[in-house]
Amino acid sequence: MAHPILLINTNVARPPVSPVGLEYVGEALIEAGTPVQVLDLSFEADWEASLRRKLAGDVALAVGLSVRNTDDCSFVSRRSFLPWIEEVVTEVKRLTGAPVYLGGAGFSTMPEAVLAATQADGGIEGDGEEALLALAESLTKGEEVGRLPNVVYWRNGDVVRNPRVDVDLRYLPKPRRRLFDNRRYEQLGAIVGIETKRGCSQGCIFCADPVAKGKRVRLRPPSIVVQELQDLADQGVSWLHLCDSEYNLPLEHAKDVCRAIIQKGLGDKMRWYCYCSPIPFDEELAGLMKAAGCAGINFGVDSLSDEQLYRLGRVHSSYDVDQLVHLLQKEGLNYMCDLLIGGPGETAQTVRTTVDKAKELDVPLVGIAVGVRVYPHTILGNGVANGSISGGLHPAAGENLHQPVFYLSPMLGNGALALIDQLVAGDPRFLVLSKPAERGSYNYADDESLCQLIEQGARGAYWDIIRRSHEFGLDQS
Ligand code: B12
Repeated sequence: MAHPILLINTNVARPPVSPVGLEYVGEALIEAGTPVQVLDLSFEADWEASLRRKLAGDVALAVGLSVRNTDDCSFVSRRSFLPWIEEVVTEVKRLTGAPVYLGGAGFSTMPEAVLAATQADGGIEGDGEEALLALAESLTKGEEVGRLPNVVYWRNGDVVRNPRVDVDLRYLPKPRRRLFDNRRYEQLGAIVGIETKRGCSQGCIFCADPVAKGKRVRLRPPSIVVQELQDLADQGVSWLHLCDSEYNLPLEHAKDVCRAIIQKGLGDKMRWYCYCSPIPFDEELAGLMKAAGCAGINFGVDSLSDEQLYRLGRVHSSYDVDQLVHLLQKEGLNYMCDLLIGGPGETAQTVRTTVDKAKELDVPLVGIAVGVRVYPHTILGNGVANGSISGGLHPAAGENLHQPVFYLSPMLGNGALALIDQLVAGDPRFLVLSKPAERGSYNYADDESLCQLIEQGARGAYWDIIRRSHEFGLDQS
């Protein structure tokens, strides 16, 4: 019998997030006849013992580890997950001679840095379904990996990236969603993930999604999406989160997916959340989303100062957000808006304009991230790499591989967080991406108070649970 690929979910943060990426990859391998074993560290009390059990006999062809998050992306807590991944890589290597490959959204944002920090043998950048299959076939035949698409590996002490191919989602095998225990995830408060598309063609200067997922938007046929939703519903899953960078881009596809959900009769069986761009968004989409079971939308608004929006590479204006908010209020859709404070050119005045405007519009919940995470190969990251952006980096670039790097406009001086505090002035509609479980924070990575709310029966997107706890106190029943 052929040697299996062992796939390990390393994302153990609580509340949990189901490993949809690893599941898609694993199911593609199985569909092609490659044996797969899985280990979900999220459910293992003793991760080292579970690794020993799984790797006993040392038969794996390769071990694949998911790196969903390199860090929590919070300027305040700056928690890196790479020391943890490094620990798992080291232990796996101690137990087996099989090569260790990494993959996942976090890995794909900065493969070189992650490989250097963890000392894994290699990884898959971007889409994993076809690339890991090709890798498995090469390893079985004992061939070199030097020509395989999306593979990242070490050569003479340097990390080399092979050319990348983004898959056509129309031709991928239909995932059955049976490889990981999605129902158990939901029981622990997770909102199970599903994609309706992949990639983002927007030009936001800071965003890693076009880097990790590709700039070309690739659509999944709505009929396939609803089959997958039906499969999940059959397993007893009823709370979901779409994994698209922006669900409403393109608009017509978002409408078609809603129509397919409604037609399948799933609109009142499931509750789902998603990310959306402020434009395009119209009455028809609002109506369709409601009928299709959408329970809440997180809009990436970033700023309500037009000059700042322009500098961030956004294509919407504060007027567009104004129009959007009125539409959402009229349609009675549940939503929140995310802001990104501290990008290039940000001043105390542009921050004030943004916070004041959010209050004036009466946005029900606003999440504020202060400090912009700098990713290689974004416009911001390229500016740092070529020296056109030098000030404002925290810590100064290149200090420590494990440490996430943030940009904070030098024009805000040292008082950006204090300025936000002062402008928000205790208004409970505002959350800050600070340390998990800090009052008024919406950092979900190991947030104890959020876990408590879930234990008491709260369900839904984590921002929505936090919102309800502010409105109604701890009792959400
Ligand atoms: C949806 C989402 C959420 C939802 C999750 C809901 C859910 N049920 O899925 C919520 C809101 C809960 C959330 C929370 C957080 N998120 Co989030 N999230 C996303 C988003 C939009 C989609 C992730 C996803 O599942 N994609 C779909 C799957 C299919 O893609 P994938 O995992 O990348 O898998 C593919 C490949 O990567 C590869 N692959 C995956 N695993 C493996 C493993 C191996 C071995 C191989 C070979 C290949 C491989 O193959 C897969 C198929 O092609 C991404 C941004 C994005 N567009 O990707 C951010 C993103 C992953 N999140 C991010 C962050 C920071 C967080 C938080 C830490 C924020 C916080 N502080 O609270 C938390 C972490 C929570 C946790 N426990 O993990 C960052 C991570 C950045 C980084 N530096 O690592 C991202 C990239 C957003 C960003 N640009 O900043 N998130």
